[in-house]
Amino acid sequence: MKRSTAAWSFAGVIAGFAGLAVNFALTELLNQPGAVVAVADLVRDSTPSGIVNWARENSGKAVTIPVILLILTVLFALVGRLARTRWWMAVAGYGVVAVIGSIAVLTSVDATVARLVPVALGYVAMVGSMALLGERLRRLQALTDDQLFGDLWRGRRRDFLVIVGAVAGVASVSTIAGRLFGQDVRKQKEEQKSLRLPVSSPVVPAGVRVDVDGVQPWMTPADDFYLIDTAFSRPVVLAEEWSLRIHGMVDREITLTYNDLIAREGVEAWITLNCVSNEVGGELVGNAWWSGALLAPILAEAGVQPGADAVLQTSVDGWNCSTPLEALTDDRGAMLAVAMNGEPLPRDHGYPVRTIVPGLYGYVSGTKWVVDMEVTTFDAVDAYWTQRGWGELGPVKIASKVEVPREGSEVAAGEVVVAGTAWLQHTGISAVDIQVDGGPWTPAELGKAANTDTWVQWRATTVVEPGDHTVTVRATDADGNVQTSVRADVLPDGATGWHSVGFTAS
Ligand SMILES: Nc1nc2c(c(=O)[nH]1)N[C@H]1C(S)=C(S)[C@@H](COP(=O)(O)O)O[C@H]1N2
Ligand SMILES: [Mo]
Repeated sequence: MKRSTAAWSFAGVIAGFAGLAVNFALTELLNQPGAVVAVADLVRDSTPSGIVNWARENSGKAVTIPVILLILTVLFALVGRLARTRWWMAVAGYGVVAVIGSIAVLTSVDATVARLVPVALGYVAMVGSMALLGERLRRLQALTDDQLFGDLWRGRRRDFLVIVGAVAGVASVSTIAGRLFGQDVRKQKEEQKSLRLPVSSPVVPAGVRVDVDGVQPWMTPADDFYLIDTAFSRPVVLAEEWSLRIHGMVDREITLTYNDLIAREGVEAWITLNCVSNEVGGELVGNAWWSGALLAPILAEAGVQPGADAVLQTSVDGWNCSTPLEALTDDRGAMLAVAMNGEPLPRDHGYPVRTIVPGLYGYVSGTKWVVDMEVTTFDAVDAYWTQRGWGELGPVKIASKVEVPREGSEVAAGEVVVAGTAWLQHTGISAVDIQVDGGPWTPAELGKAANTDTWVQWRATTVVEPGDHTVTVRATDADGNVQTSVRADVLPDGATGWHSVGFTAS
């Protein structure tokens, strides 16, 4: 008896996942959000901001879908078990899952009723698979004790397992097919390859590097560039289908296509981008050669009306941020970027077009997959992270980091090289000092600054006795302001405090 309930639960799980696989395959092929991802989006956007901020972007993101799948597994097992005595429980149980999926899909960005079709077919696959499996199980259970040890039992068990295999096989094949052929991914790769963008390859300026092993590369390769966004499944947007609408408090609404954008006069610049969630000494910062079109002349063509002070930028997946209008119209070079390090933007970094604004954290400015800009006022709007307690304006804060020696490393006593990076985009860094074991501050040597919008590398040498040591760094900005030692959390508007590294000399 026990074994048979386990078999029913197992059948319930197999049937449930078959339905999820069918939904996944169809939505990938149609380039729509899948039901599981839609549920994850719904969970993310309806979770209280305290929890979202605690789970901070990526770490919260990493567990959401596994947890949803785990809950579904338990639910499917229960449905299977209940269906043993009451067949309608399969219809009702999977029905509940389908209703939740439908609600999630209908509340996703650009939802249409047609999006219910993959949910409905997934549901049909669940109930249908469960019916098939249930029928076989029922036959197995009808066997008498004698038959249970005979050929009949073996035959029927094999029947059941064949159906399990078939259902699981169909589920796996659809999942793989969805991955391979779906989501316009292939089309996008081909498009990226065939684009001939009027952009130049990056040439790292002379003198910016301090040439110390272990300091991160001055130009961050796109593959190593940190990734932060709220998307559970990053949007796949084709350049040929992309457009950006600029509207709101403007005299003339503008819609730009990709070709319009690259036909404009180009701009290229080294710009360091960082995340407000970057802890002291953290990794959420990178420096790249960005190419695109300046935003200021585009906004001027639209004719910004008096009284506006913000631009609400929205991405294709519905994320948004409000950027101070001034940062987009002054001479700092805010751009709609189409290329990163001389290549079309990678999908994960916002292909085909994203915004890059020197001097502002990414969460208020660097919209990936940007499709809409509404000129407005801060009073009138409340953007995604602002609603969750993060600062409205988001100017970057000065930061510096020891990268050599590494935390906990062992070095030879005597002369030790210390090196790292420091940044305050749009203002620039004028000096970096280090301090060993709480002693006097001594100046580091700076690599050349390419411009005020990029990080600088620095190096210094110090002499240490054998034993444990701590080295601390602090930077001074181009206006002479020294980086504060006061520690602040990343919430609400960026971390402050000095970075220290402990090492042992022997
Ligand atoms: N569409 C979209 N754009 C976004 C975000 C997002 O969640 N969705 N996150 C922002 C944040 S918080 C940062 S720090 C930068 C990171 O850009 P990257 O992933 O290319 O490094 O993107 C910004 N643009
Ligand atoms: Mo960020």
